[in-house]
Amino acid sequence: MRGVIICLVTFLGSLLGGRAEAVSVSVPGSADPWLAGMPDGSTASGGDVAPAQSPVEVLGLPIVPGTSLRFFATGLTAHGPTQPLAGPDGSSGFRAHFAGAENGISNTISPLNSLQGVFLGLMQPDLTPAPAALDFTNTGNVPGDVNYTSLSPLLKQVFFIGDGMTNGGQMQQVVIPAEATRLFLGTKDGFDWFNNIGSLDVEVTLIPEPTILALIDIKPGSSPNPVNLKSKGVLPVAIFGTADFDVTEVDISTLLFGDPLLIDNGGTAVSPLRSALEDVNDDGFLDLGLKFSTADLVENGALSPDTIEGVLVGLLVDGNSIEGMDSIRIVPPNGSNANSLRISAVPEPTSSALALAALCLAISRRRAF
Ligand SMILES: [Ca+2]
Ligand SMILES: [Ca+2]
Ligand SMILES: [Ca+2]
Repeated sequence: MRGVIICLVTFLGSLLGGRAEAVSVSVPGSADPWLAGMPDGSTASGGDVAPAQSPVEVLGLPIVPGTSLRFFATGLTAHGPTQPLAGPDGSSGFRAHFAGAENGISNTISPLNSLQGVFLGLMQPDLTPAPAALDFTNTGNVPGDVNYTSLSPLLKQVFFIGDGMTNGGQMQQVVIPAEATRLFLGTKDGFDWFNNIGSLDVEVTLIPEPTILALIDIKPGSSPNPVNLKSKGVLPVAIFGTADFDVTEVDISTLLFGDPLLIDNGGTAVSPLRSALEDVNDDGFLDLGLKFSTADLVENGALSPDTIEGVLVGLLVDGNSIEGMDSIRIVPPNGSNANSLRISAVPEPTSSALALAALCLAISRRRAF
């Protein structure tokens, strides 16, 4: 069972990995967060002027409030031409912005030279008051300080990013605040970014929406889902609609089915031959009935005599991913007689499969962060 869990996680990871959106941004040491969103000629932090010392806007990634980003930064900067270079986590000294809040953008206390971010909405930031400062010292107001696992900064509130990982190597995540439409990246200094040197390379990745668990039933109406690999026919699989899940939102062209263990070891998941909207289980909610070619599944290595479970994955038309699992019993059994098969315990198809899938998701999410 352990092997199945691990492989399913990898399988899901590869499916979701194809959807992960990421962009790379180069951030010069001279990028001053307190010029974010300010028009050319604006000033900040002593001698800094837009656009020469403006921070870098992250373009090409949807900035959607409530979704999360993670960062991976490398490179070296220094807060003056003769100062020692430091990586994206900065040097040991913490520093405030000497001018405090400026241009409607909050102060912050964070390591000198470290990578910083600030979210803005559509409006120029100096038209509304600045929010409170985040203090990333270990006696400050950020749980976990520079080693936070998840941070929810406010609009116009400058926040520490660093290299994007905790000191223990865990990926950190930042939740995009309400009303945010833009993200700017800069470095940390007290004043005068104009004489800073070096640059940071930053990869910004959108964390995919969690997968929606779908209730599926392999061979609806029969349990525990016997499958004869020599069958020349079809394997029916139903996705059940519920009050919370409308099967008409499934993008049928993205659906793939197979044994997660085999798929992870070189097998190829298979698309359905055909589909039909029907109420398979007579509960009043429309279901999606799918038919897979058993021969296709065997030829593609998506089912084998050792298969005990099948997973169905795919996307909704809105881009969210769905996943459902159910048990499979291969008949005739592989190397055992019919009698021993009849008395062997077979897991409850739906509840145990869902529990397993939930566990897999928990693991994959932890890995993703
Ligand atoms: Ca770090
Ligand atoms: Ca400087
Ligand atoms: Ca139904």
